[in-house]
Amino acid sequence: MPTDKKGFFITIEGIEGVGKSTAANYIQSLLAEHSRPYVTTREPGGTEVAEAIRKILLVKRQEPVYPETELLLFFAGRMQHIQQVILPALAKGAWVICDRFTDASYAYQCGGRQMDESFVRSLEQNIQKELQPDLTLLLDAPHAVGHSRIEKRGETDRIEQEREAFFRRVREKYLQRATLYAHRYRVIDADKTLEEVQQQIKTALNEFLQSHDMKSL
Ligand code: T5A
Repeated sequence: MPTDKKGFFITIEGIEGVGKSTAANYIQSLLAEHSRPYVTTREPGGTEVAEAIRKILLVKRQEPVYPETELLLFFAGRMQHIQQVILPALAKGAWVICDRFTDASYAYQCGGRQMDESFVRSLEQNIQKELQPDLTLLLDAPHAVGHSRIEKRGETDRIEQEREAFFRRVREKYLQRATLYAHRYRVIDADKTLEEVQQQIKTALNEFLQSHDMKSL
């Protein structure tokens, strides 16, 4: 971890529509209730430049977008986001609640698009240096669950229009990473009522705080 880091870096991951933004709002309300300083943010996005890159990434186009182009754009936005938002907030002692981070690049670009992990790893090392999430909440549910929750919105973005097999590979990659990095991952069963999901999140956060000798939320 960077030496001037004082806050906690919490990331929320999972496939489309499993409830990541809803979870981020819930964590934000818990932190506010307990007067803990926090910043909520998201990827792709989080700064003016990174939000512009988000638009490039998610708009549907005629021209094919190569996996390498996609990956480089995610990391270009991530560089801006880390320098402009994440590191300054952590240095001030705030919690950073981030809706998706680099685990999404492994899950979508390596799992979904079947790219070689070494490409992602080299970008991760060069862009993030020693920055890693302290806690990653993986909201896990079958594709059909998230899909049914978001289909009411109507419009899909460039990545959401991928087929079910793509999201099956993304989910598998997330679950593999949850096993590989068990020290920072907590898997939340997202195929439950909102209240049950929130209870699991609260338990995971309190276990994390306990392991750091801090008061519960
Ligand atoms: N991507 C991203 C990459 O490929 N590589 C990368 O490195 C990164 C960072 C980003 C896209 O970019 C890709 C992944 C994505 O394809 P996005 O819009 O940020 O796109 O991500 P999405 O997953 O598409 O976000 P969504 O808003 O669609 O899904 P959420 O945030 O998981 O779901 P949320 O919270 O908005 O909830 C969806 C609906 O379900 C309800 C909510 O009220 C809402 O209506 N809901 C529940 N309903 C019943 N029971 C529950 N437990 C519920 N929880 C929420």
